[in-house]
Amino acid sequence: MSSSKQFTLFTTDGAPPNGWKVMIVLEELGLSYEHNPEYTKFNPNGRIPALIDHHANDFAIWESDAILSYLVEKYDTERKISFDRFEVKIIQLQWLFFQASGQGGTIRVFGVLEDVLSKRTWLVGDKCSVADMSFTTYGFNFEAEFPAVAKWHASMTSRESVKKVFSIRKATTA
Ligand SMILES: N[C@@H](CCC(=O)N[C@@H](CS)C(=O)NCC(=O)O)C(=O)O
Repeated sequence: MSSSKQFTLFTTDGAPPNGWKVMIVLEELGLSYEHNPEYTKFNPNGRIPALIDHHANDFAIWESDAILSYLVEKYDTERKISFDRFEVKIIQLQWLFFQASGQGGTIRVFGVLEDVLSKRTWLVGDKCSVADMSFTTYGFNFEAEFPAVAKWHASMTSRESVKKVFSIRKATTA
């Protein structure tokens, strides 16, 4: 497979959330990618997203939070949005699992996040990490019930990476 960009991100245009959060992390890390809509051949589960790394023998990875883990483990060498210490990495993974497994029960997830974020600014450590970013693409309109989540979500959606990807998402959501 040839491409001038390092990555091909297979994802769908429009509303579904899982591909966009991968694009946000690619933007955060300044990695080059092309976006190929609605192509599921690389995922035996027949879903998006899937990511191909052309600088690693076309390594193919699917499941959005596994993709996020791959990107930060391999390419976030400055630990801009991830962590070095083993135990902290596992806590980061804990939140990624929680995000992936909780998608069907948004109100319950918001309740857990509200409790945690009323006591701290970010889910892990003292910076916005990939664990926080995995939640960026949740639709959020429950400010009154979940004020700490609303503040946290707003501070993530004001990041340049998120603004850029959301504008692409909006343009492709007819
Ligand atoms: N747990 C998977 C979920 C993947 C998933 O459900 N993708 C949806 C879009 S967000 C999809 O491909 N839907 C089309 C289909 O099921 O055919 C992940 O996080 O990557």
